[in-house]
Amino acid sequence: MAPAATQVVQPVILPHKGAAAAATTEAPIEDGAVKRVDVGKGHSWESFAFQPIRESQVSRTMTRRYFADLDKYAESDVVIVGAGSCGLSAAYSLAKQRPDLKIALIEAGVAPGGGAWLGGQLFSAMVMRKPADKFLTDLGVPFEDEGESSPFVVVKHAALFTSTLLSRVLSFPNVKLFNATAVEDLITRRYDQGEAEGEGFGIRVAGVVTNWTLVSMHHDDQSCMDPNTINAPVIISTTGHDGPFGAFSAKRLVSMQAIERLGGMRGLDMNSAEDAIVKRTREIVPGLIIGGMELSEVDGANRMGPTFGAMVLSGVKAAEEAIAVYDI
Ligand code: 48N
Repeated sequence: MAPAATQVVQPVILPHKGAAAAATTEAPIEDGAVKRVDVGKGHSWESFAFQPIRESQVSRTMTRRYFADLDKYAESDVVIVGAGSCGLSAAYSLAKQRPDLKIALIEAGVAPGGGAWLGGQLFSAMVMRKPADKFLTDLGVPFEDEGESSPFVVVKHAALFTSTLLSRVLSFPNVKLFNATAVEDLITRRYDQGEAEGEGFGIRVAGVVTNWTLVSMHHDDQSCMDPNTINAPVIISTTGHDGPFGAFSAKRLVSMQAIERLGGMRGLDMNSAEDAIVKRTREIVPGLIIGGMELSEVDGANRMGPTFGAMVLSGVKAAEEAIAVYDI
C-alpha cells in the first residue's frame, strides 16, 4: 500500500513575547518579491565604498558590550550549561514563558548546537517522535508528517531545526549566550538538611565557575589562569553524554561527593530511552536540574540514537521545573 502522501507542515511563526524588534537592514519585501538591496550611490559597484572607520571603534563596540553583559549576568536568574538541542530548548521555553528572567546560556564550543546539526551518522534529515512536533510548530520549523499512523515527523535538515531554534533563543532580550566559554566548576553552598532530608549537611548549587574554553582545556600545561563566576539560584545542566566536557555537572557532583556515583549511559533502546529522559528530567541536588543526554549518565538510562524528540521535551520540562521548583 502506497505510504500516505508526505504532508509538509508549514507552521505559523508565532511572534515571541519580548523578542527584540530586531533592527533590520533587510530590503523590505513588497508584494512577495524581495527588492534588490540598494547599497546607495545609484548602486554602481565601481563607485561603491563603505563609510571610513577607525579600528578602535570596532574594538570598543565589541568589548564595551561584552563587559556590560558580563556585569549584567554576573547575577543571573537561571544559568543553562550547554547549548545543545536540550539546552537551547530549555532556554527557548524559559525565555518565552518568563521574559522577566535573566538567562545566561554557557556553551563551551564556538558554535552552539551540540550534536543537533545532523540527524545521525552524517545524515542530514532529523527525526522527532510525536508529540515533539508541537515544539516544532511553536518554533516555526517546517517538517514532513506522513500522517497519523506515523510515530514521528521529519525535519528535512537538522541544521534547519538547530539554526531556527538558535536564532529564536538569541532574539530574546533576556537571554545572553556566552559561547567559547566553559563551565569548569559549580558554586556550592552547604546547607543543614534538617530532619526532612536526613541529618547532616547537603550541597546546594548556587552558580557556575567559567573560563574561556581554550583556557579550561589547557590548565595542565599553562600556569593557573583563574576563572570567572556567575551566581544564580537555578542551574540547568545539559552538557550531553560525551565530548571533551560531556556530562560535566554530573561528574562534578560525584567528585564533590554530592552524589555517590554515575549510573552510566546504557546501550541504545529508542523506546525506553526517550520516555526515561523526558520523565526523569529533574532537580538532582538543590539548585541543579539535569536534562538531555547528560541525564542518561546520572541515571544509567539507555541512549536513544538518532532521534531528538526527547531532547526538546526534556528542555521544555527542565524550564518548567526551574520555574516551579524555584519559584523564580
Ligand atoms: O548535543 P549535546 O551533546 O547534548 P544534548 O543533551 O543537548 O543533546 C544530545 C543529543 O545531541 C544526542 O546525543 C542524540 C539525541 N543522540 C543520542 C545518542 O544515543 O547518541 O550538547 C551538549 C552541549 C555541547 O554543545 C557542548 O559543547 C556543551 O554542551 N558543553 C558545555 N558547555 C559549557 N561548559 C561545559 N562544561 C560543557 N560541557 C559540554
